[in-house]
Order: sequence, then structure tokens, then C-alpha cells
Amino acid sequence: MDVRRDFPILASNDMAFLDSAASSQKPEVVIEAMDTMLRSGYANVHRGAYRLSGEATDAYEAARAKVATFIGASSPREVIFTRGTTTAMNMLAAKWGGDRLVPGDNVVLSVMEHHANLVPWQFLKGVELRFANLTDDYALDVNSLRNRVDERTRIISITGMSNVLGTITPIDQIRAVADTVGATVIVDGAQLVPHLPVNVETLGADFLAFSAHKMLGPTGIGVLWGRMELLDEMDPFEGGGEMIDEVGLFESTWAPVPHKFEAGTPPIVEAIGLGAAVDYLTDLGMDAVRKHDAELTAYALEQLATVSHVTVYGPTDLNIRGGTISFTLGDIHPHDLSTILDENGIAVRAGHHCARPLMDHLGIPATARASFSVYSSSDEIDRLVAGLELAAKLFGIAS
Ligand code: 7TS
Repeated sequence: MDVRRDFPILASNDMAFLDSAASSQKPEVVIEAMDTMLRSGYANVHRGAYRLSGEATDAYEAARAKVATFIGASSPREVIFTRGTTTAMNMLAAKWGGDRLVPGDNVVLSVMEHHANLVPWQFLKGVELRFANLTDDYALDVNSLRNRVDERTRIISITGMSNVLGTITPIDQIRAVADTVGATVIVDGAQLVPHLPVNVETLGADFLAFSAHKMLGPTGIGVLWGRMELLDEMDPFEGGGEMIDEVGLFESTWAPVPHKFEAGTPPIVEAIGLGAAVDYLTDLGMDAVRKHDAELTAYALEQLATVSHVTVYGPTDLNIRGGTISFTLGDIHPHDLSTILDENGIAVRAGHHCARPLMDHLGIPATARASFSVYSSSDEIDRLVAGLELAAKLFGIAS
């Protein structure tokens, strides 16, 4: 995939940028769309009767429609703009969880969840949290999921792709387990949506959350998609301007979905940026994006295997693996390792990756992580491998 020149930051920096799972870089078209909006199209939306506000509203709603098409939603109304995946998960935990569940009910997660799909559920008092395990090859263990589920399971909320292991989960199988007890399926799509074709009509989820900034768009905006009848049933998360129908001193009624979930001035310019990112990804084609990720991942795993003392944490089965590779090098602390790599122009993330319980599960404090996006190249992987060999020498662990 020959798109590096579309990303100004990559042209002006001689670095191997291997931290796209944390946040991706932005193509010129996204920067331009936001710049143009700010320079000539900006006004608040859904408020003014004047022309500029009407046009800004149309552009904002057009971005919603683009996202709906991108994920195969049956209506743009099923697309709610949030601040990001974290906010979407907090909305679901509070309003689909907290408002509806009673003590003794349970929610089933997995041991590899990002804190955004863990901590909000911990807020629910009296609701039991249960955790599906991993197989020896770091896949979701569907048998263990099945064993955790019983007639008090109301929600199964699981990542579509692990931000640490790269594991892609079998959402169709999760759906089948949920259906045995009538539970809702929530998918944390923060890593899934940027990397694989997703169609919510066939995905098997009731709700899907993702962030624009990991899919070539800006920070400050994300999406909660939900099936319309569930969104209709769910109460608003925040109160304020624009989410109301009638307001009295003591009570109010809500605007229809999606506006009842978008209190206050929304991220207008960011929505335009997300719309441009979705156009860009659509032009590339998500099948091609997946193919690029898969090829790079195969190459990276092959190359990493040539470095002594590298341990990779993640599936060996490439069919259930995305382009996020966690690893350690001997007993070098991943923070030290990433510092040495950084000195050599290689950007990786080191730490627990906001998945602390997973680190405990793996029995390690941290990993280093290389993660790819559409602009990533085999050349960057070669630089990573050379950097690791250098670090091994510096720490005296070369074989
Ligand atoms: N869920 C997953 C699977 C994620 O990878 C992340 C962010 C989130 C939720 C939260 O998304 P946010 O946009 O609301 O922050 N993951 C990472 C990461 O792996 N490194 O930095 C952020």
C-alpha cells in the first residue's frame, strides 16, 4: 500500500512510526477538510437559522451518514457521535448496564480488555463481572466464555481486536453464546474498525464503539453505533442543550435518537475530519487495508523470530491476528527497550497498554508493542529488527 506521501508528518520525519494502535497519523485530506471547515464553513450546528449554520449542520450530518455507510448501519440515526471509545463504553455501562441491571445480574468480559471496557463496568454496584479466558494461542477461549454465561448474564462486552495481543475475536460465536441466554453483545471496536471491513448488519453485535483518532481521523470524536430499538430504549447519558424535546423546570422529554445522546455542542470540525478519514479508507478499500496489515504482520513475525530472546505475545494463527505485535526482548524492561529504539528513530509503545489485568494474566509487567496502519512499511519493520539487535548487544544479551 503506497500511501506514505499522503501523510505530511511521515514526509517531514525520518522515523519508523510503529505506534498506530495508540493513535494513527492523519492524511492530508483529513487535515485539509478540517482546515477548510474552520476557515470557511464553521458555525454551531442544529441551532442557527442563518445560512452558515445550516451548511455546517448539513456537513456534520453528512459525516454521520458517511460513517453509517462505512459500517453498514441501516440508518445514520444509529450513529451517535461521542468523544471516543472510552465515552461510548461509559455510556453503555451506565445506561444500558447501570440503569437496567439488578444485583445478582452479571456482565461477561474477557481478560484482555482495555481499561475502557473494564473500569466503567466496575462502577456497577452489585453486578458480578466475569471474565472469559484465552486459549494457549492467545485466542478468545469461546468454551470458557460459554462456561461464564448463565441465565443472569445480561451483557457480554468484548473487544473486537486486542490492542495488546492483536487477537481478533469471533463475534459470531460470541453472539451465539449470548443468544442462549438473551444477553446483549457489545463490541469494543477501537482496534477492529480501523483495520478490518466491518458491517454491523452481519457483525453480530448490538452495540459497537470506536474512535476516530485510531482510523486516520482526529482526536475528540468517536462513535457509538447501536441497533435502533435498543437506542430508543436507552436513556440519555448527559443532559443539556440539543438533547431535549420539551423542557420544564422540573422535567423534560428527550429528542429522538441520535440527538438525545449528543448533549451540548458536538465535535463539529472533528466530525468533518472523521468523514474525510472514512472517505479515504473507503477509497483504499477495507479489504486492501486488511491485506496490507496481514502481509506486514506476517513479515514482522517472521523477522522478529530471527532475533534471539524475542518473545511475541499473540496468536500464531494469522487469520485471527491484526497488525499489533507485543513482545519482550530477554529481560530488558520494555521501557528501556523503547528508549533505545527511540534514540534510533523507532517509535513503539511500552507498558501495560491500559490492559493491566492482561499483563497479570501473562505474568509480565509490560511489553513493547509495534503496531501498524495503512502507511506502515516493511522498511520500518527492518529498522525495528535492527534496533532490537542493537539493544540486545547494548544489554549484553546477544546470542
Ligand atoms: N479499547 C481499545 C481496544 C483500545 O485500544 C483503546 C485505546 C480504547 C478502547 C480507548 O480508546 P480512546 O480513543 O477512548 O482512548 N488504546 C490505546 C492503546 O492501545 N494505546 O493508547 C491507546
